[in-house]
Amino acid sequence: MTTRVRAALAVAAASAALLTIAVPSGLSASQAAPGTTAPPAAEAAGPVDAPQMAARVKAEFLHAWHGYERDAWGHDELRPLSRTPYDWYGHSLDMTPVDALDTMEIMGLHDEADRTRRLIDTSLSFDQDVSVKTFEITIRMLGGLLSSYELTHDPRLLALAEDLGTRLLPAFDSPTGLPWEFVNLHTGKVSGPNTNPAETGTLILEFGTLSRLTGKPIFMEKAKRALVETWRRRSAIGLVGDGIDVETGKWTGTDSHVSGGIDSYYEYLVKCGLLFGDRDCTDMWETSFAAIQKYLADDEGGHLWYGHADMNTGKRTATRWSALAAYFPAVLALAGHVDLAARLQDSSFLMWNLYGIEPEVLDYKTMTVKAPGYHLRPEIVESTYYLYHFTHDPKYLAMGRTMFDDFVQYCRTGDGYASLKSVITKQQADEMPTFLFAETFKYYYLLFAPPSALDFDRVVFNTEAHPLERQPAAAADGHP
Ligand code: DMJ
Repeated sequence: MTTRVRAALAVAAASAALLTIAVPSGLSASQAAPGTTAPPAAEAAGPVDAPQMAARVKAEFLHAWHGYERDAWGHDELRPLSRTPYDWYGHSLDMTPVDALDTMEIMGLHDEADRTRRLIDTSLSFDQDVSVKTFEITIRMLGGLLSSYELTHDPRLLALAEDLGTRLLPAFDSPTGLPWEFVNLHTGKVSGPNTNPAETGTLILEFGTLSRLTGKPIFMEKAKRALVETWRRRSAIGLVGDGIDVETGKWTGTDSHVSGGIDSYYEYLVKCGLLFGDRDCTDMWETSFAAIQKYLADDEGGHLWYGHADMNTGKRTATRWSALAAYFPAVLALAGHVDLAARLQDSSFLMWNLYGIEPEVLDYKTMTVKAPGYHLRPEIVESTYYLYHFTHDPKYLAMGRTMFDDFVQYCRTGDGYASLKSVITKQQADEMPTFLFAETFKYYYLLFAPPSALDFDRVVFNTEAHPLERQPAAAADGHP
């Protein structure tokens, strides 16, 4: 066990003691004893110079962006080790540029943003004979175009968004109203009946915003029906599974959790209440939250985690926590449960510190790694930003600094940033996902930048970190 983990455990145990929670099992009392002199390494490094950190984040964003410009300009992604371009569907949809554009606007990188907008304006066409993933194209492309439109008022971005939204609409033509996993952008042909709540329930922020901006209600109607149809199929104890068939509406996977495959369904229940002031969404979240607390919340050795359970019986099926699940503190905080969020964030940070950067999946009971990769994911940074916003506790700045230092140390390459095949060996992988620009760098930047960089209360971030403007009535509403 590293010094950093011991230190983090000590502090977590100290706060657990305040909450009268037991010392972690599997750890000696001295490792976890409250009041130990060792502060967490994150804070031991001294107060954080936030403006200097914001400048570092911006410089690292530019390092990666210039690598993309040099070796993959106009393509979906850069492969950062081989320095070659990669297109998801064999033909570019400008995915990195669209996902990255609002981050540049927020960082004030106007030259880069203008070049990128020119590229999108002149080269992006959705009239392509390719079957795209409804969920991924919605959160990255539709979300990116809409937020960049709201930031720049470039009408071409809204026109592209409307064209894309219209081409995605056939996805909702299933017997249940749940969207097919794939839709062909040229023919409208759909495929992929087996999907999951994250994919059926993570569309309403983007489609609802498109309705608001175009005055065409159809987009909102389809996405809301998909969300409600997902929620309606919850089990008698209030949980959803992780696989569903859009033709029959039957569950094909009954494992319940808050991680990948379900994650952003819960996120959108909360956020749709905030973005649109939609009471149905808020009610759906509140019934879901009660079931999550009852069956998924887990107190393992004094630390709060959320495990897996069977959706029908509530029986624990796994004690796994993941990099993807690390968004959940942000959602809890946004829904008003800041204390739970803070405890859960400490657990995620414990996972990060095990190997100096977070693994994809951890068994929190045995504290062993179940999937060793690190895919440049943003979720833990997102939660750090939210918690700092809600608490102003400088511990979150220190946490962010530790994570950013580790991220630069292990993932930086000559041309950009690379995922890790293993957080244990730190071997890099030839992969630089678009959400590095949309989310990871954006959340690091917003954590350290002055609040004026983006008015948190005026927007709701989609699950790809694209800020969408709250309607005035919804903005006044506060928590759902
Ligand atoms: C992103 O595409 C989105 O945040 C999505 O909701 C989950 N996974 C990735 C980032 O890890």
